[in-house]
Amino acid sequence: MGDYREMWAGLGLDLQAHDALLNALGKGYQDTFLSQKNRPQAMGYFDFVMSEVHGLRIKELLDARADGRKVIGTFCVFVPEELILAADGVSIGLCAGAEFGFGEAEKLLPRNTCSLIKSFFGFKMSRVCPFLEVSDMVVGETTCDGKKKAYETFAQIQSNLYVMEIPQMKNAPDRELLKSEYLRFKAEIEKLTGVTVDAKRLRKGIRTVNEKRRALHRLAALRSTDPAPISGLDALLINQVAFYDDPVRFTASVNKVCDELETRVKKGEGVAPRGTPRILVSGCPMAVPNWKLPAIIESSGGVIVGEESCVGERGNRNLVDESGSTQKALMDAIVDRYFKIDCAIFTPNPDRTEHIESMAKQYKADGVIHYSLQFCQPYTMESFAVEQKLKEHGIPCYRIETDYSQEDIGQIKTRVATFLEMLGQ
Ligand code: BJ8
Repeated sequence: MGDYREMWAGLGLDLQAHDALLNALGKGYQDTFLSQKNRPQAMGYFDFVMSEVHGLRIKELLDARADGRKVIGTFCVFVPEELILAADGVSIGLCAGAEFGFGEAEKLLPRNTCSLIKSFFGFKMSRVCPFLEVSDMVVGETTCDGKKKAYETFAQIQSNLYVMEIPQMKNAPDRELLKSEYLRFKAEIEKLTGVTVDAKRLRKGIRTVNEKRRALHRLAALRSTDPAPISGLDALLINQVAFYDDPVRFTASVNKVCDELETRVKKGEGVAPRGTPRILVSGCPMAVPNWKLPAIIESSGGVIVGEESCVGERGNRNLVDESGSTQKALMDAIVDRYFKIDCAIFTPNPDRTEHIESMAKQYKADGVIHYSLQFCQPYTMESFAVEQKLKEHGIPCYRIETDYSQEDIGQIKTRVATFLEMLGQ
């Protein structure tokens, strides 16, 4: 990585704390990813992106700003990237996956808050997140109670925070609410960027994001073969990078990985021998560098074949219909696509349990590991319904609740090993 200290200082980062974060991130990446065997060569691009995630990518964002574009940071897959691109903005994911600055975060948040929320507070308060500092607008949303209330406090330390309301049910008035919120967001983005989002711009934004999702669908489909042609860790990494990278460049890079995987599939090659227990991971999103559970599963003799997660198939499934000829029709198509997201904040939420069951079958999973973050009410509560549904279909399910700390690694390893052993019998 080049020397970006001046750039980071200019963004107001605490250079010492930031060095500590990057060192930990670099070591974690080395141990988790670079130690894997038989990785697709095209993963080299993603290794490069990760090595430059706080360097070159931030420079690109600053250059985009210098060219008059606006950077919009988001915390949830309900924020439509299509609208941001249509207004010539750049969309960046802000969720953080490291236990960093939790002591600071707990000055403003109750201790029993999920790690995902504590992490973005910790990053902000420790001044280690260049993405937050480079954002012209940060979008929060009323999803779970934790996030919803945390944003009230976050607004005091992040002055450009905008909060989008998200419905909690799936009835006709809820769709209307989502539509009105997307229209309000569009108006806000237009004001920020000075760009009017017409049908032509909207269609272009939709096509770009659809292409990105098509590439991710292609990757997902390749993982249904046995032996699995790519590790779950590498597939997760690709899904994580989807939130940071330029979408067109990202799409081309995912397709390159897929080309290589297709050759592997034709030759019957994989990252683990046939008969390796195939696991579907379902639950809370895993943001960079939250690789704890997948690393444990794959170093314990399992292979992950799918992620039912917002950093995975829940976040990228379904395309937006591109055929509408008016701005209104295209906006409706966006609403239709996003309204199908089956986040656990919805009640009732039968779509999610059905989707998990169908994913388990599609990817030929031997079992499902349901992952919830400690203190996450929506996913922890719903894990019981998931387990019940899978039981009805004879699919083994194991529930794991954890946080971002490393202290329970030994305990989780033992539990995962027991589950994998049971699947192998
Ligand atoms: S659409 S999953 S990205 S809200 S882990 S903060 S739910 S207490 S992240 Fe999410 Fe949007 Fe839903 Fe997806 Fe709350 Fe749970 Fe914490 Fe969570």
